[in-house]
Amino acid sequence: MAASTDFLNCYDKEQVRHMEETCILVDEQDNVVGADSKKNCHLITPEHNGKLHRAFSVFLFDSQNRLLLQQRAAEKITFPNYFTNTCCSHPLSVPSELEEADQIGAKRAAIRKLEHELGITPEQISVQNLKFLTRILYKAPSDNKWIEHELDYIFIVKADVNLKPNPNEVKSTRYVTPQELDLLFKTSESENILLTPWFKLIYNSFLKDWWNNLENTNSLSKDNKIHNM
Ligand code: DMA
Ligand code: MN
Repeated sequence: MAASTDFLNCYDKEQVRHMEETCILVDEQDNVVGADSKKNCHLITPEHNGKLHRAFSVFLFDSQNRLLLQQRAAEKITFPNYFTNTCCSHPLSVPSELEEADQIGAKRAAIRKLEHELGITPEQISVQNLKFLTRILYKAPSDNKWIEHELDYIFIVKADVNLKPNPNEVKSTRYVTPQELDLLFKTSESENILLTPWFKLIYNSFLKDWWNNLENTNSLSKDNKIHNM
C-alpha cells in the first residue's frame, strides 16, 4: 500500500496531509452518494477522472465593492500559483458540513476555510453573512495527474475584513474593481498570469450581474438550478 502513495512525496507535506480529508461525493443532481478522500476525488487514474464532489466558492466584496482575489500558494497540489476568487474548498463528510438546509453545511465549511486560508476569523464573517447564489457543475484538469470535478456552491459576502494569509495556502491577495479584473483577464495570456478554470467560468457567466447588484443583494435571487458549465 505504501508504494501507491510514493508519488505524493514530491509535494508539500502539509498539502499532502490535506489530501486525507474526506470529501462528499454527489451525483449531478447534488444527491449525496458517498464519501472519499480529497486525494481520490482529484486524482486521474485509469478508472476515474477524479470523482464528482461537493465544493464551495466564496466571492468577498469590500465596502468599496472591490472583489478580493487570492493567488494560490506554490505549495498547492492543484492549480499552484493561479489567481482565483476569494476562497474555495470542500465541505467535508462530517455531520455539521453535510447538513443541507439553507446550505448550512457548505457555509460552515466556508467559514472554516476563510479562517484557515486567509485568517478571517469567524467573528468577522458568520454563516448569516454568506449569501448563497447558485450551484455550478464543471470539470477541469490541473495537469496530467490531478483534476477538479465539482458541484460548486457559490456564496457572496460583503465585508471589510482583516487578512492574515496562511503562506502554505495563499501566495498573495489583492482587491480589484471590475475594470481592474477585466484588465487582468485581458492581459493574463501575454503576462503569463494563471487564472483558475472555475473563476474563468464564473467571470464569463454570472460575475458582472452579481457585481452590478451588490447594493441590493436581495435582488439577486437564490437559484435552485445546477448550471452545467
Ligand atoms: C477546491 O478548492 C474548490 C473549488 C471550488 C475549486 P481548493 O483546491 O482551493 O481546495 P483546498 O483549499 O481545500 O485545497
Ligand atoms: Mn475539488
